[in-house]
Amino acid sequence: MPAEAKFEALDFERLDEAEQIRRSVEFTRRIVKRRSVRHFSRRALPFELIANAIRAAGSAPSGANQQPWTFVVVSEPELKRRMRIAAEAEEKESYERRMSQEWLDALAPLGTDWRKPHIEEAPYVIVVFRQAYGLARNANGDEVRVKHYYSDESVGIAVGFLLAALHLSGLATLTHTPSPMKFLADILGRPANERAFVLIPVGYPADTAAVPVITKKSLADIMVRL
Ligand code: IYR
Repeated sequence: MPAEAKFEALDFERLDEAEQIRRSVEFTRRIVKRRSVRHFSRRALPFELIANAIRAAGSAPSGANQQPWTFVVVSEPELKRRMRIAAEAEEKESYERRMSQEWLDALAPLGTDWRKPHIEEAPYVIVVFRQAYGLARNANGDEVRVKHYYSDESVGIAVGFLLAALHLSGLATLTHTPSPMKFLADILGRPANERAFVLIPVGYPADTAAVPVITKKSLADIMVRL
């Protein structure tokens, strides 16, 4: 028998318009400064910053509120070393053989290559896993699969929350998607229902960190008002 929906009063902070605009401007001013960083300092940071950002990510909306995500936080040097070696092996193959010229041309302005030192240098690497399906026990105690809805969209939204939270906490991040990513589940010992979604080195930028000169589309280019 399906569970009944239960409701409670919405906890919603009503703001006056001036305050809304102040917060809107302030958030936008800060978030547009986020950049993908590829050169990290090894300087330590409080784990609490990571935990709080994952709390924020875990509050994201998800299909049927199934919260189909697992955030694996890796600081152990040997695990980071193994992830770097495996990522670089895949990426070398990709850059030298698998990626099309069109793809390589599209990436050229970012100056990326197969080398991924940031996986070892950043003090924390968060590997986000998408749960393709859930695992539960039925009445007989057997393990059964629970269908997950919109897990890609859900995890994408949660990662957006995570990146915003880390940035607003004064940390640098990179969204790295070595391809294929199956080695991450193997190295990190994840269950069969979890698929690596993105690998996020987190830390302070190296003193010498530089970022490619890029532009973002203007509001007029991305917004259609009808
Ligand atoms: N996964 C590779 C290639 C790469 C692909 C895209 I699309 C990017 O925006 C950046 C990199 C890498 O991480 O180098």
